[in-house]
Amino acid sequence: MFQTRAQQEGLPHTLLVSNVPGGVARPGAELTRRSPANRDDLVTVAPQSTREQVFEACENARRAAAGWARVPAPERGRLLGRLAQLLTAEKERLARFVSREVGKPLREARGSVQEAIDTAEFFQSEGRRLYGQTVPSELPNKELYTYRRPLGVVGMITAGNFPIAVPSWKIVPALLTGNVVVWKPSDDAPGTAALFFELLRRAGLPSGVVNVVHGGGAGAAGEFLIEAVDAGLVDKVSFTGSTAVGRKIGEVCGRRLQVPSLELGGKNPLVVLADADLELAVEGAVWASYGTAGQRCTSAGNIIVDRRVMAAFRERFVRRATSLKIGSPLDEHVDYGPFINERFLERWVEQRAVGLADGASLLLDGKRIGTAETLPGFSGDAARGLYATPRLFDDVRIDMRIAQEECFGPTVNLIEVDGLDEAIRTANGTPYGLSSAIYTRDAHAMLRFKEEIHAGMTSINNSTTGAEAHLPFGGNGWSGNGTRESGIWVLDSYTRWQAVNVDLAGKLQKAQIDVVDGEVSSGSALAAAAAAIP
Ligand code: UN1
Repeated sequence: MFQTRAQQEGLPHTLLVSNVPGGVARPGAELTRRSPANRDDLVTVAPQSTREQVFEACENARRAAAGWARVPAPERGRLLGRLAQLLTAEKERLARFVSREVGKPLREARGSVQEAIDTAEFFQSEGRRLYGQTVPSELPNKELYTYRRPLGVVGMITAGNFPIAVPSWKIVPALLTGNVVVWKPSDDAPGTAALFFELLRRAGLPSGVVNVVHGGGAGAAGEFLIEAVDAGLVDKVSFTGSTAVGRKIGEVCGRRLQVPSLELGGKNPLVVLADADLELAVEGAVWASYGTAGQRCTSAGNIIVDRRVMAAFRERFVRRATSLKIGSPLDEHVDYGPFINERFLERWVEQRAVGLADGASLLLDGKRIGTAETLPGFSGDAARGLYATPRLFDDVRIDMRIAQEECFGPTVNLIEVDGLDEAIRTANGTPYGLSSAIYTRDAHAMLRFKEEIHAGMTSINNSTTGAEAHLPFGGNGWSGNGTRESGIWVLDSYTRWQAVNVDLAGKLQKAQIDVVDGEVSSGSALAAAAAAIP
């Protein structure tokens, strides 16, 4: 039940996914996914899961929960090791599929599959740690221990821009710590999710431990999964997506006294000080802004440059940005590929007018690549793909809408400042706090930036993007609720501490209470020990 079948049936090259008991999606309730590099290329057909099916998936998970939690952690880890091996064996096939389904350039797609491999390998060995503590007791003949306990059914909702890496950040540690999962992948990547699920199954995952449901937007599977929180069917939610949706999820979970993991938007600042290595700063800023066509939550939103080097930086940045190679994600040499979906493209198109109305000027007038113009080096299908050239706003102030609002797409703002104080103030001038970067050679400036920036992640002389798989990932303010993914830190998101005391005294020992004659309690043990000394 709720297993995913990948088939090559009828529609050539189209992955048919099923998560419906009995195996067939109801007619008319299908989710189709076309490649953003070629809208004629039907990549995946998946079922739109109904409310009943989502609830059934939660109940299915619940039935598997006790059995999975009893599997020893090193065994759960071993399964993740097998997952890492399968991902490694299938890396190229998966990367090509990711490229086709969400338009990620092949090199990046390979890197993001590698991130899932790294995550699975990390947590394989965590299965042999998953440490609790022994804690000294205040009382004699008494032992104290702590254990990490699983939460139960974890509902996961993930985005389409990292369709394997980010789900693995959630699924892998949740499984290692003994939880069961209902996963609603992005409707931009239902096929990638199906392939990933298939590998989990091949790694030996028992039936019901991970359940995949599909759907997109309002009135669909993601909403039903949040309704399942209210219905008492889900114990924890882990979400990567927009701040607006994250807020709603947080409200629902709060009503149930649950702490969701929320990885939300960003408007990430990248600061360039007057003493920076400009060549390095330009390279990092261009990659942070336009890599993945700007569709990372960690993409740079505001480039904050000291006025002393603004002219030189601007000139080099424009030169570098105009030489970027745009095109087919399957082309090994492209710097970036298409938008992931029409919705992102439309918002990015609208952002142009917003910026101009704010009073910003356009240094690079990013436009959708149509069929009419020919762009040097462009290797995509302009008529069928969602491609655009880079946009660069100049004369931006931090209080402008374009400097405050996240926009997924190849667009970035130049903001001029005078010195470190104003740079830090400006970098902290949005409600977000995900990633941040500073380019400088001055150790004191590095130190101040690290200490004063309101961001969960900070790069010194590196891009805002490119988190490593074993460092805590997450943001502050509108970028999240303080939970972190990856590394050992994510364990706190999927476990709860249990404190256990074992009393071997054979009589009631009272902690935290004043001593009455003859009674043993905390504090009296020292007196007893002293009395025993001859
Ligand atoms: C995201 O965009 O949701 O640090 C995650 C990075 C990536 C993760 C981004 N590894 O850019």
